[in-house]
Amino acid sequence: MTQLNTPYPSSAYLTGFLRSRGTTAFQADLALALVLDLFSPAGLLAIRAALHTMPAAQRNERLQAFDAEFDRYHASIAPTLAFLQGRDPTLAHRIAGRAFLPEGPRFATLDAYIDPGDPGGEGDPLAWAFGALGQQDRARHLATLYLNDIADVLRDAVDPRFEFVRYGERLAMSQATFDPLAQALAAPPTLVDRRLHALALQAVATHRPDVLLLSVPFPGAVYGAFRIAQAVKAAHPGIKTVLGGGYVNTELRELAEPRVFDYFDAVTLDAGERPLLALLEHFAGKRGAARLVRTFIRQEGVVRYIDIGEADIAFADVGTPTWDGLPLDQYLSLLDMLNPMHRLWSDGRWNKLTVAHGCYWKKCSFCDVSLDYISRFDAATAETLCDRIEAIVAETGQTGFHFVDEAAPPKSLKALAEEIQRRQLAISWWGNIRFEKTFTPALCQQLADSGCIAISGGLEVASDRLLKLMQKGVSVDQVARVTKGFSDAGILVHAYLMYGFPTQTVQDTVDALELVRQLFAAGCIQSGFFHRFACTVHSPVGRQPQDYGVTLLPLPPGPFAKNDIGFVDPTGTDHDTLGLGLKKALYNYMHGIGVDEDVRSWFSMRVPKTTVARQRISRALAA
Ligand code: B12
Repeated sequence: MTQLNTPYPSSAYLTGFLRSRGTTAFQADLALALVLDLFSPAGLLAIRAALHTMPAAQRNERLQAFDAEFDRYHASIAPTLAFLQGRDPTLAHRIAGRAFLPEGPRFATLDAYIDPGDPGGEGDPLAWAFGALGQQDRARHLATLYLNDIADVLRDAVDPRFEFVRYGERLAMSQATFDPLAQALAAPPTLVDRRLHALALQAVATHRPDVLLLSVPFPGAVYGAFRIAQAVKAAHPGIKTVLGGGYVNTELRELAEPRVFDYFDAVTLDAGERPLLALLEHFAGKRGAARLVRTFIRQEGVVRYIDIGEADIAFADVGTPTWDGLPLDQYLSLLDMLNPMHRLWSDGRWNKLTVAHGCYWKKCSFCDVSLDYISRFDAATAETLCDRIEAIVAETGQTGFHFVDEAAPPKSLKALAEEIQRRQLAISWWGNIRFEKTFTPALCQQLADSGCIAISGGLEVASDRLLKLMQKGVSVDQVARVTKGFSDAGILVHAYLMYGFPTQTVQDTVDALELVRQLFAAGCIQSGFFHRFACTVHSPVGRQPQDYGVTLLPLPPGPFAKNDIGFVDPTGTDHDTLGLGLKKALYNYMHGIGVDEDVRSWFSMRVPKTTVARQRISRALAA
C-alpha cells in the first residue's frame, strides 16, 4: 500500500528502463485496485456481511452506526469515489452541504477546530480553512473523513491491520524474525487478502508474465507483496517472482531467512536496473547464478548473496519513466490533514522524477548515508532531465512534477530552471532540498519562475549546537534567510523538524520551539512537522554511537529485517511528553494561532524559559 493520489514511481522507472532495453514489460498498481475494490458498492456489501457474522455484543458503536446507515453508505460510495477521482466535480455542492454523506465518528474532529476569527465556535467550523468559496476542497475533506469512517469499520469488522497507506506494517518494520509474517501468511485470508488474491490472479491473467517483479518501498507494502507472491506461486508455479524496493534496500541487507524464498526466487538490493538485467539473463539460461548482481537467492536451503560487482547503469542512461498501463484517472485526491505540505503528498496526480541519484551532501548523522540511494551521487544534464519532462507530459497529459530526491542539488536545480525557461515549459514542481546558502533570493525567484511551487527541507532540531553535532551543514540563521528567500518568491516552505536527538535537553527543545515560532512569525516557513528521532543501523549515530554520547541496545538476533535500533541517552530528557507540546504548537502555528504566545504554554510539564533572544530571527534576516 502506498499513497493513493498518484502511483509510487518504482514500477514506472523500471518499466521505462526495461522497455528501453527491448524487454516487454507491463505494470499494475494493485494497491489502488484493492482500495477501489473494497470501497465500492460490492465491497461495502462484503464488509457488512463480515460485520453480520460478529456476535451482536461485539459490535461497537461505530459498527452499529455503519450498519444503521448502510443504505446511505451503499448509495453514496460510487459517486463519492468518482468525485475524489476528479471525474464528477459538481458533486462537491452536495457533499459540502453535509446532508449527502452519512457522518460517522470521524466527523467529530470538525467540532474540534477553532476558527481564529470565531473563537467561540458559533459559525461554520470549516470556514477558516476553506472560506466561503472553497467548495471543492471542503467537499474533498468531508469525503476523506467519510472514507476514514469506512476504513475504521473495515478495521473493526474485517482486518485490524488495514490502513489506506500501509497494510500489516508491523509484520515487516524492523522485524528481526520472519515468524510474525510467516504466521500471518499461513492464517486464513481475511476479506482484504481474498480480494488482493483475486486481483493478483486477474493481473497475471491479463499480462501473462514469465517474471513478476514486486516493489516494496515501505514496510506497509511488504505483507501485501508476500500475499500476491503466494497467490501467484500457488496458481502459476512456473512464474519467477522477484522482490525489490526501498524497504529491501534498507531493512533486508543481511537477509538470511530461507522461508522468504518460498515466495520469491530472488531478492535484489539497491537500484534495480543492473541486477534486473543480470537476473533476466539468468532466467533465460544465459548467465549462471554465480554471475548475478546484488541478488539473494536460495541454494540447497541456504540464502546466498551474490554480487559480481558489475557497475550500475548511469543515471543518464536509465531511460524515461513511463506511466503507461496505470489507470491515471482513477487515483484518489484525498484531503486528510489540513497541512499545506501533507496536502501535496496526498492530493493531486503528480508525475515523479529524480533530479540526481543519491545525495550530494551525504553527511547528516541521522540519515542512512551508507546506503546506495544516498551515497552514490550521480547527476544527469538539464537537457536530459527536460527531455524526460517533455516525454512524461506528452504521455500523461499532466504537468505537475514531484522531484523525489532526498535533497535536490542547487546547481542541478539552477541548470534545470534555465532549461525549463529556455524551452518555455509550463510545469509545476516541488521537492526536497537542503537549505543551502547557494539558494539566494535571485535563485529562489528563478526557481519560482520555472514552476517551483513548494519545497521542503530539514531544519531538524532548530539548534546550532545540535545542527553541528548532526553535521547538517546549515545554521539556524542561514535557514531563516534561505527560507525567507523562497517564501518571498511565493514558494511554500515546509520544514522537517526533529526532536529526541542524542544529548538534546529540555532547554534545547524549548529554544528550538522558540526559533520555529519566530520563523513562522517572520513568514519564513508556512508548514512543518516534528518527527521523533529514530536511530537506524545504517546511520552515523547507529554506527558510531559513542561520538553522539549514546549507547546502543543490543539488536534482537534474527535473519530477517534490521533497521531501527534502540539507544540509551544519559541526558534523560522526557521526549514523549515534550513531543506532544511541540506537535500541538506547530499545528496551531500552521493555522496562524498562538504565534505570539510564550512557547512554555504548549507544554504540559514545567519547562524553563527560552534563552533565545526575541529578535533573533528578525536580526538574522536583517544581517
Ligand atoms: C519521496 C519519498 C517519500 C515521499 C513520497 C512517497 C510516495 N508514496 O511516493 C513521502 C514524503 C510522502 C514519503 C513518505 C514515506 N516514506 Co519515503 N521516501 C521517499 C524517497 C526519498 C524517494 C522515493 C522514490 O520515489 N524513489 C525513486 C524510486 C524509483 O526508487 P525506488 O523505489 O527505490 O526504486 C528503485 C530500486 O529500489 C529498485 N526497485 C524498486 N522496486 C523494485 C522491485 C524489484 C523486483 C527490483 C528488482 C528492483 C526494485 O529499482 C528502482 C529503480 O532503481 C525514499 C528514499 C529514496 N531515496 O529512495 C524514501 C523511503 C522510500 N521512504 C521511507 C519511509 C519509511 C516512508 C514512510 C513510511 C515514512 C513514515 N514513517 O511515514 C512514508 C510512507 C508513505 C506512503 N505510504 O506512501 C523509507 C523506506 C525504508 C524502510 N524502512 O522501509 C525510504 C527508503 C527512506 C528512508 N530510509 O527512510 N516518502
